[in-house]
Amino acid sequence: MQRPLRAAAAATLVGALLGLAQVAGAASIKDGLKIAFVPKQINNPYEVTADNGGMAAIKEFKGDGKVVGPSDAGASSQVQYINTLTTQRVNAIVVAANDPNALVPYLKRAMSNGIKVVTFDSDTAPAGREIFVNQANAESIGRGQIQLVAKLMGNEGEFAILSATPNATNQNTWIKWMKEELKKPEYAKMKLVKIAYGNDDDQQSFVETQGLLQAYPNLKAIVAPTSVGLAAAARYISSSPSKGKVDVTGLGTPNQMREFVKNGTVKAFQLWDPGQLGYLAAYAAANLASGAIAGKPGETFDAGKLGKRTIGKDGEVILGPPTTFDASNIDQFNF
Ligand code: RAM
Repeated sequence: MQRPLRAAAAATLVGALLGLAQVAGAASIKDGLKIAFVPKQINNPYEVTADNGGMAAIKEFKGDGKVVGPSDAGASSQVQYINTLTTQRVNAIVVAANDPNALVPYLKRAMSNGIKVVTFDSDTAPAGREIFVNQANAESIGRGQIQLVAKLMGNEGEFAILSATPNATNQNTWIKWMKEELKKPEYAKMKLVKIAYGNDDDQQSFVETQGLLQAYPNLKAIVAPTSVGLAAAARYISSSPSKGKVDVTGLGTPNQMREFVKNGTVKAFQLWDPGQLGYLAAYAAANLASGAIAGKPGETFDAGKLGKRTIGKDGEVILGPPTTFDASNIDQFNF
């Protein structure tokens, strides 16, 4: 009589422990974490989608999320938000940095106050954060942009880059890889004539596009590795005599680019899902703030519907490869 009872009790205990283990696994994230997103700028549709993805994740793990940030993509404009969040003692700051170095002292101060810092979209120097959630491998984004524009130009002719701000860590890293890819012999007849900066401002990017077309009458293509720049360049070209003569490509959101793909101004462009980027960044921040990870390479963490993710070299976590959008697939995407 005693034996079966003991066995039953043991089974119950094992079951309970297993149950606990399961709960503990799912609940590696503490309830009620205060997580603040600081995008490059608040009124950029790309950043809005990314922040919304972050807020959706925070809701899933019962945290307390908010988005604060400047309306211009300047690093000094981000500092005051970081300082306020430090005073408020949030649990984590998730920031898309407008400069690799300018924010570092302020983010370091946040970290020394126990706040976890994750960069996403655009990194700081590694000293400024614990984890960088990168949309895709920077080298493959940069090389991919040249491969795409080369295809559009038939590997021949003059082209220009229309970038975001001159200090943007992400665009500058991609441009470095674009230049590296350009060294290959198959691109010998392609010439990068200018890198212009529209500062992720729609009007400024529009005017810069006009300037490029005037300054370089033989221009065959513009590559804008910024969603703001790409939409502005496409809008300018779509109603100018350059339509059909100058190709426009780069990185942009399907919703902003749809009309220009449909009207033939843009044949193809690339991006990842910014919503998933924000979602992944929120999970990384929450796991850090819960003590489940320390941000060391090789550690893995639970990223909700994105599954388990591993921290790579220099604390980098990669979302996944970019997608190329064109007339054949653009209607399958809504962001
Ligand atoms: C703009 C921003 C952002 C970049 C995208 C592609 O929205 O510069 O940082 O990742 O473009």
